[in-house]
Amino acid sequence: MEQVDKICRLFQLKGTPVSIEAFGEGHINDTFRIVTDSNTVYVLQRMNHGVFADIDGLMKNVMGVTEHIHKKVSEMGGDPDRQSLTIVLTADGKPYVQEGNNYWRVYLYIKDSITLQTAQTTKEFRSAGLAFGTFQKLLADYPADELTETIPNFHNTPNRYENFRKAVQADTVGLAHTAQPEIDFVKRHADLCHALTDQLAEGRLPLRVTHNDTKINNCMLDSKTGEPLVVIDLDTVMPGLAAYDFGDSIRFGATHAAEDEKDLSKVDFDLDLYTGFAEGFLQGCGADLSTDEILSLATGAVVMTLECGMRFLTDYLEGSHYFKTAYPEHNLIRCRTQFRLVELMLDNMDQMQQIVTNIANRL
Ligand code: GN1
Ligand code: MG
Repeated sequence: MEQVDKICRLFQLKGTPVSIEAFGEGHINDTFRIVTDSNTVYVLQRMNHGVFADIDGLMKNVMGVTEHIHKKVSEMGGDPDRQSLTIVLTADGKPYVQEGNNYWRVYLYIKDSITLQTAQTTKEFRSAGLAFGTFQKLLADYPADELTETIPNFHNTPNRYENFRKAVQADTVGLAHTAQPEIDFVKRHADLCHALTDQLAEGRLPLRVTHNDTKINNCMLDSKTGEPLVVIDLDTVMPGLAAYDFGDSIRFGATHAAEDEKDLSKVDFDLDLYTGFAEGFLQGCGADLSTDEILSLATGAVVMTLECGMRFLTDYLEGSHYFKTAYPEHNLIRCRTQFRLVELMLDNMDQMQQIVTNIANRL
């Protein structure tokens, strides 16, 4: 924490830090909550330079997107201090600092806000849907060609499959024999990896500016009303498909099980939660989506879930160098929950399609 305290002093904080705590549940960056003696609360993050090669490009994206949202919220008569992020600059006016191989940034913590690790109620998940749908709508006119691709091929699922195949073949840490059923599962579902990218290549689905990491814990809600405030974790904002954002939220949130639940009998897929999220998301951006895009959303859920499971499995086979893990089989456990969800989603695909179609027809 001493190092963190030293880093804090490089930013234009109001007051001197009196409390520094590890914060949040992200798998990539390290996050701290800082309170100063002027009772101002900040969020300090160490960005993972192993994952994000171009930190400068990344921070340009974050600044650009944040400014755009701030402006739009003001124009719409909203409260930009609570509905957009505020980046705190360094003493010399920069959006981040580099200390050795570590890169740090600071945000103002939004007062009276919460993030959820799971949605307990349909209402909560509807709020998350509205937050992510609105995010997409607010960025509909953002100049996509100004965005740096912070992680190339991020949701290129066929490319993720190739990486998985190579990891199985190389078996560098000798763990492939411990994951044979999971490896077989991915191979059986290889065709599914193309479901979105083929439609993109055929020009049936348009690229938009998307968030690409829409876990429910990446949106802040008002702690009193539960209403959506702002979407956070903007590191992967890049051109993408509406189905990526819809799909990744459903993957993480339309179940009562944690992403790393060990007891697969507890992994459910809840169509009420799914419906709630879809209502919120489409209320936010549905009017802008084409019929093909509406139809791609349910597909997005299953493809994003398969992709994420495949990424956990690949990381496990490569010695767990990418995602933070708490124990050696953590990524294997995570991939199992994802694959169980894929099965449940495939069983419910017709209903999932019908639900989004019905909601879209009512818009
Ligand atoms: C990572 O950083 P976090 O925890 O919000 C990952 C996502 C995965 C997610 C799985 C940059 O997100 O792509 O879906 O873990 N982010 C990156 O929980 O790889
Ligand atoms: Mg993230």
